[in-house]
Amino acid sequence: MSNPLPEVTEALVAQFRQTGYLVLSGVLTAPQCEQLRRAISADLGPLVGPAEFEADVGYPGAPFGRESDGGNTPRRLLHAYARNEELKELALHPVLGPWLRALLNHDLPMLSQCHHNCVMTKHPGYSSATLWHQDIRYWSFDRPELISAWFALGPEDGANGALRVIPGSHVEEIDRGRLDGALFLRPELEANKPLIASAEVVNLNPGDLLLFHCRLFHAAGQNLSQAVKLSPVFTYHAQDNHPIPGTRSERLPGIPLSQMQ
Ligand SMILES: O=C(O)CCC(=O)C(=O)O
Repeated sequence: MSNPLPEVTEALVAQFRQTGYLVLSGVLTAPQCEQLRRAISADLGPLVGPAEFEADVGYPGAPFGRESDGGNTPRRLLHAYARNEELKELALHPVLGPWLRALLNHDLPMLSQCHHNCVMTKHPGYSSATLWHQDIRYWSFDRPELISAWFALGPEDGANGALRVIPGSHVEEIDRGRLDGALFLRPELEANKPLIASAEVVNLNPGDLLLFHCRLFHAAGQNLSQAVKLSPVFTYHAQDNHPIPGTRSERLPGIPLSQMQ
């Protein structure tokens, strides 16, 4: 049994346009969350690659190297769409078509297999914090108009490293000088302080779906709880918003969400 799908309304579309994100509650049932957790856990022990490791990114709190304590902690299971049927179905979940068509203002949304397309696996003990950034910073498309879908399979809150967002930051023009060498917001700058002070934690319940714009500044803390946090994340764009030839964004073909989805 699935839950009734949250209906697209003008008010919620307007809210997304203003804030850059939206939470749709109870998209997945408890048994669906459990089935996904089981399928994902099977790829965690023993680890089925490809995976990104905490030690690889070197973010605050990450283990120093693959050889150090916690060095083999995965940060993301990559290529989620092609991993198993459960994740493939999730990437094409029927809630996504109507919402993405409305938010992208286009009849044919496409799943990008090149960006996110992963399960975030935030482990207690060895997870890192992610600083303030816009996902579009390393992506290359005709237009900076992509939307990511972040599914919560368990509770997500400040204690286990839930996402924090800066509402409305997807429409802010940020001078290059306000970002560091890796394009994270520089928190020490006076110009950035009000923006960061306006951040909100996106608390999610199991089965909730967070949709967020690729220009929305977001960050996340470490997982200070006792349980691993598993969050499948997929990214979509309109079919006429093409990846730039020769870039990482066009390495794998997009998957259309047909009218049936
Ligand atoms: O869960 C986190 O640490 C944040 C992940 C994130 O912001 C990203 O992958 O873009």
